[in-house]
Amino acid sequence: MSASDQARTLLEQLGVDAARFMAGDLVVRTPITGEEIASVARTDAGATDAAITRATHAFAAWRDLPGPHRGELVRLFGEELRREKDALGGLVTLEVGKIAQEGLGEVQEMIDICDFAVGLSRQLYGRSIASERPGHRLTETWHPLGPVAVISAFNFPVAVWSWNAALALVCGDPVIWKPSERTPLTALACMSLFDRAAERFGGVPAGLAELVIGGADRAVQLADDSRIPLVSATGSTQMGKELAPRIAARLGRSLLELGGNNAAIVAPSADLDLVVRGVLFSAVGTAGQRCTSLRRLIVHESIVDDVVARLADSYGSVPVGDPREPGTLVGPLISGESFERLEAALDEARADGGDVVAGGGRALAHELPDAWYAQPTLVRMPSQTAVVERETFAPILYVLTYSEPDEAIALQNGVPQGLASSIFTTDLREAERFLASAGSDCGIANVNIGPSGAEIGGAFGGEKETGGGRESGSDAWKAYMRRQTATVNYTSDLPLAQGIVFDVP
Ligand code: UN1
Repeated sequence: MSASDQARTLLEQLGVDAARFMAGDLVVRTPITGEEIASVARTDAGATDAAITRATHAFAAWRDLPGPHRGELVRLFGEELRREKDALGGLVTLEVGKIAQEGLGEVQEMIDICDFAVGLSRQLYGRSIASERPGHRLTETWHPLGPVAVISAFNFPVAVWSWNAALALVCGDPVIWKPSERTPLTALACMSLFDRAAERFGGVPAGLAELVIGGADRAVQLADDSRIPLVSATGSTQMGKELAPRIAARLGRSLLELGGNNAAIVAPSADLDLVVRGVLFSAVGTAGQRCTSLRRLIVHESIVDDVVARLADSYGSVPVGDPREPGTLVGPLISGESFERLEAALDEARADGGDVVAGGGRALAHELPDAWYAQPTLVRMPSQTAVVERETFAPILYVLTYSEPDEAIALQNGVPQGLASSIFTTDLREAERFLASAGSDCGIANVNIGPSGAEIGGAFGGEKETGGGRESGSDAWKAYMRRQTATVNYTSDLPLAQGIVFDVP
């Protein structure tokens, strides 16, 4: 079956009307072969404005529904996802080039956040606070916030939207989604599954879940519109730096998930079998295109030669190829530009004295000239130069060496990004030091696993140029709500706070 037939079969199974993916102005190609698989209509400025208006109206109705009822819609959506997990996972593989396991894993991540959000819908807890005034009750309540814009990246085309959407919906907020221009098909499929859930739920207000297909101009439009109190944006640091000041200029809220430059420290006591497996999954999985991908390995000088030798060995035998084939572990990069960035980074690394010990080239160029497969690449670097401080969205792992534990932590923290980090050690003191306040400065810090592959229960996000936002689990839901402090006086006296006397004569 050709890739476009496969896309059509999956989209039909997922309930997407053929008119939505047959005759648009935005051409969709699969990175697996480079073939055109569909074309989708872009949303223009006027239609985007209309979507925001609908979402605003939907908010007025949706916020009045009790939280647990809102949770029921998310529960139904989770059921639709369970039913179509294979089809949606297959479409993720086709549109983004993730291996089948990771396509399915991404849909599982959506199911997990739906389950989490359903429970949350009964736990939007406020507080009761001890008032300093007699006969007064002081409380804190969380109210729905308003329409939330979600701007998502190609690499997690559906999961990141769902982290935001599942929480926003139970919190009482409509969602306006602008996916990456490279991934409109999986977005259309999600909307279709959402519509199925909405139909079963009945009475869902029009505009509760909107889709805007377009590029940076649409993102800017959403960032600038003051009817949208929260813009949640995932993508490059550069994108965040462009959007955040616009949102701030209207005093809107932003939730940013930007670049990562994630490291693993390998201490002398580390279990090296675990290191090799952990590094492989984090560094070459998803072809190095996760924001949590492992990009820097900081290895103690006493074991670095051994670690590099073992990794170089494994790198050479990782199956690179068609992500639909069972057994493949590394699929294609999303585009030729991604491959060019990989090559430019390697040129720079070599000029800085780096030694490419595994990979470094293109794979399958002859068989698939229109697709961009990269060999997983391992580069030994003399120091943390400018290229190592940058995020290159490709399977390049830079190896650095340290001698003292403080030096390892300084290297780990010595980059502009602060998303995910990890240490491999069996020394309790080293592990605890890494997790302490003077240890890793990242939003995610792991011990004896790599930096990627977080589960949804924790808050996901990072510091510095990663943008500071937290999505998904823990109390990330609070970003999607408005906090209200209420003081109720149930007496006929009027004692004032701070003991102020204000007696009107
Ligand atoms: C991303 O790459 O944008 O922790 C998200 C992980 C995944 C999510 C990555 N659960 O690697």
